[in-house]
Amino acid sequence: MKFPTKTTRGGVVAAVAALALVLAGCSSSDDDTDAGATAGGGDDGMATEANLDIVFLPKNLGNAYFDTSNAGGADAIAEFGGSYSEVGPQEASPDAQVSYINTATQQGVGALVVSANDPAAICDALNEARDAGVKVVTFDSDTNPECRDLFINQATAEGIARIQVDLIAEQIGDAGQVAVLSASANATNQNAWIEMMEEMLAADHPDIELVEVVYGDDDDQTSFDKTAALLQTYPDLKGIISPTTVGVSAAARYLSTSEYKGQVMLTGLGTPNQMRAYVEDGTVEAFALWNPADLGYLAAYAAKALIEGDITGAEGDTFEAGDLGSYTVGADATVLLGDPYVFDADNIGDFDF
Ligand code: RAM
Repeated sequence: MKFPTKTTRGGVVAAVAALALVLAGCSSSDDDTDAGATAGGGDDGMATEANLDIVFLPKNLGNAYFDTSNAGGADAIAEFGGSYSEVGPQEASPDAQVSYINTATQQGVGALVVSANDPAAICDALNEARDAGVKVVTFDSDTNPECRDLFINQATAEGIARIQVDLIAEQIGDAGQVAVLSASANATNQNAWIEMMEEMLAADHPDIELVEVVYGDDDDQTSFDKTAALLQTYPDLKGIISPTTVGVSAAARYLSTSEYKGQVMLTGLGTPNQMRAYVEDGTVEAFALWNPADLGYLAAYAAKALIEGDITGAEGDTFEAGDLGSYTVGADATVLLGDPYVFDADNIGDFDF
């Protein structure tokens, strides 16, 4: 029950996200950015000395998950009087983020907050940014640890894998063929979760057969088409796990008007707003996620703490993250947000993001 009660933020996600979106919109205006910096300057002039110019770089633009996480980041940055901006590619391909990293380096921003499409492809660009004095925080999907200062992890890979395995096993009666519809083939986060799900299925669910992992590239149409192809290829398919908000909502849309609705079970990681209709019409029983707004909010405060020299990313470093309270850096310069949370017909009405 940590998700809705960890902070008041979980209960007022709609209001916070809406506010953050407004603030994000405002941050493109110099006047408003200056006003924010002046207000933040009440903190002993810190905002004028430290470079709190923080750039969020999602896997791709147009993904509702990142709209929410980055709105959380904008919310935090407005609170501490920094300047928020977001840049990113249209497609979640391995090196599509490199040019945005290089531009941020040239602009001399204070920090980059990045969800990586590939563990290695952006490493050199990130290290050039760090050499130039930019703090690099990954969130959601990590690069290799030597290419960033800190990784803000939404939940442990074990926890994220376990919840999806438990959900699909329960929904298909612990037996039969399942497939995975993932994001892009190189995504660090999805690949870590899938590897763990494979191990858990093999160890604990001998009657479930994982027949294939396919990739929808975090693109709605590709994910929709890959769902159709899976159902054609595997007529006995009992379930689909889609550990991506883009994939699971596209798969739900396909299933909802197909003959497979209610026959082939679907779970994974989704946003309540994208999945609500499919829970209500019986296509989907339950799925999981964390609070993306809190993730972006925490990443922004971590970037601030790095910029201001409060932390270096060493294990045991602690920092304050506004409404979320105090966090401690763990092994491998990783900070953990919390636990994943399950959404179903009973609770989905409580969430708006
Ligand atoms: C998609 C992205 C993101 C992932 C979520 C669950 O939005 O792939 O990286 O964390 O799904």
